[in-house]
Amino acid sequence: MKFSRSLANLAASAIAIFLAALAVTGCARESQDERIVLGFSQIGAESEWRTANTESIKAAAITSNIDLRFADAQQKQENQIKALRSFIAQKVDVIAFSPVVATGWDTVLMEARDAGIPVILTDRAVTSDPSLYVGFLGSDFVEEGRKAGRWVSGKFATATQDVNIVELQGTVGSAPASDRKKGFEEILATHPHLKIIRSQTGDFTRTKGKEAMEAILKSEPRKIHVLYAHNDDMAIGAIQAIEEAGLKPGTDILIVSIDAVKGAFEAMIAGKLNATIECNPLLGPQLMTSVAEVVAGRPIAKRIVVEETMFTMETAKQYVQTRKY
Ligand code: GYE
Repeated sequence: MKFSRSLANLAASAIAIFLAALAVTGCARESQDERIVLGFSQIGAESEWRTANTESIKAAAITSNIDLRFADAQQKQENQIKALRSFIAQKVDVIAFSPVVATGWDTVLMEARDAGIPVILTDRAVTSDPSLYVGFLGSDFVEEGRKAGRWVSGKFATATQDVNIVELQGTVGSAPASDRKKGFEEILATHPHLKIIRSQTGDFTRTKGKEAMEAILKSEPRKIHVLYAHNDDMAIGAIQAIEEAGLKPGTDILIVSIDAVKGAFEAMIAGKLNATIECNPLLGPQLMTSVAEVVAGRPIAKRIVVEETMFTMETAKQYVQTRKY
């Protein structure tokens, strides 16, 4: 009698602990065999980089047997917030997203926390308190900006006159736009003859990159020596604008951009783009590993930085065959 009562107590406390654990994790995973459900909010399809990133995430989810709920926000923060709220309502196991801009996430991240759903950031950072997400997997954009700056300073190391630089910035308020500007300017600060004479956003797209460059070429009386574009797509759009203005991209105006996507290799081989700094979009496998770790209750690194290099038109041919995006 005594024995069975204590057994019953034990069972009751086990159930209580289990329910408490459920409340904390917020998800009703019935068994370890059940597939993990991941809600992923993607920014959009603004660039070749983004397309490669989406493909990598979708493919890795299949390989890892993770049930991926994927939402495309068409470059709008409000759509991302809606998607995150819908993932919370669906009680997914983990939420991951690539935030279009850095600010304005606190409320929805707190909602995820209150629902007990862990959040992993991929690609871009936010300004929210780090306690509101479990980890951030992405590139070091400041370092990418520095690499572009070092390439320009190397090209004009012996210049005796001012070097006029046009900058095409990414999406206003996004982490890569502010960090790539910051890293580039950091290098320029030690080379006073390198000057940014115009800086405009092209929202990371070819169309807007072309439009911005057209407007600059029309209104800028000074000679432009260098174009620094925060991504390859804007550089490719700007190349068209430069050609339409009767100038030779890669020769009359030296061009450096960031991402190292296929289109950039083609432009380098054609002699129209001088260099591109690598930004690796193939985050899918690492993301799925992190998701599985988090669901298993194991901690993941708060910051996982992707390793990257750079490529120039001199070496483009040698690498183009091995590129995966
Ligand atoms: O460089 C750009 C894309 O956040 C790193 O977003 C990403 C950037 C990438 O649209 O092409």
